[in-house]
Amino acid sequence: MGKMAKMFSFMLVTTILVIGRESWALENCLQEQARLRAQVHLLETRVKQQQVKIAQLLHEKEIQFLERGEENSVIDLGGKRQYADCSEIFNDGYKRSGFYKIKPLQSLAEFSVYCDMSDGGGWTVIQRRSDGSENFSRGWDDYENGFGNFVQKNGEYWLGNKNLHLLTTQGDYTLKIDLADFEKNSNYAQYKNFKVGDEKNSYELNIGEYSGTAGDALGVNFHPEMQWWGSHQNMKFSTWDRDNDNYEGNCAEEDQSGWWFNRCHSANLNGLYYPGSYRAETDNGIIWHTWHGWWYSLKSVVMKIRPNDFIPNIV
Ligand SMILES: *[C@@H]1O[C@H](CO)[C@@H](O)[C@H](O)[C@H]1NC(C)=O
Ligand SMILES: [Ca+2]
Repeated sequence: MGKMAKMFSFMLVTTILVIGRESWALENCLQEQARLRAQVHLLETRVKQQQVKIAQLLHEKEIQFLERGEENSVIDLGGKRQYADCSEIFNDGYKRSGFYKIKPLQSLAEFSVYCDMSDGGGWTVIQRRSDGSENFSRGWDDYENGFGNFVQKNGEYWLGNKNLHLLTTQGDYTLKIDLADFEKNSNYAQYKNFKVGDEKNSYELNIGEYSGTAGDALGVNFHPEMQWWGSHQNMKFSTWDRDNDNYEGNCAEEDQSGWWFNRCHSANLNGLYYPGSYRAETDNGIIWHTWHGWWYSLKSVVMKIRPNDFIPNIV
């Protein structure tokens, strides 16, 4: 081999080596870049996961804090979110029964209501009788706006026809009525699609299918004759000063109550509080006729509502 040839082959080998090393370096560089990108992505994902976890922990801590609160005070959720009813509060993780603020979709203002988070949870209590401490012999305005004790756990109240209308027009609600007598027995009646009309319709009552153990005293669908005078289906609301009943007299005045009277009633849950069996000129006690007849006034009543499609929490 000549000198030139030797020189040439040396240069060739060197060139190949250099190019080879450069392409190897380039390859390495690209790999490194991909590796770093993957790492950045992983770290970003971790940061996001941590942020979600922190938010969850804060929420849980808030719930724990609220669960240690006083039994009789209104539970203040700080107004970060508005809730249209108690089922939304329940679904947001607040599982403690008590008074909360809610604001139905078309309501101009929020108001306090007792949320029953037992019995599957998410119940908005619209009426309670427990000890006769509130006067339910009231006129139209009081029944329209609501009255009673919105502070104590067993406080008696009527949430107000206006609020009942606002609540029940924002969706399909189930009404459950829990009843108890003075002999420690309890029964319930439940109605699908409970709706209360607006002011123009005098807060007319609308109820769907009945189920339960106390009997269908609101709909009286089991007895056509009794239905004619005793059913509360499609009845307007009446008070002593606003007679919308089907009776020639004034049911609300005779029975000292406000209710969806017909001619007059087979259920009167806003009646006078008596300790069980009673005698009076009219059947003006707290009546659920299909369970205890007209001459027995019940010990306690809770009327509560929840969306039909709510998925109960089974404990
Ligand atoms: C309940 O309130 C009505 C109307 O304000 C009143 O006439 C009646 O006397 C009250 N009843 C009782 C037991 O206080
Ligand atoms: Ca009348």
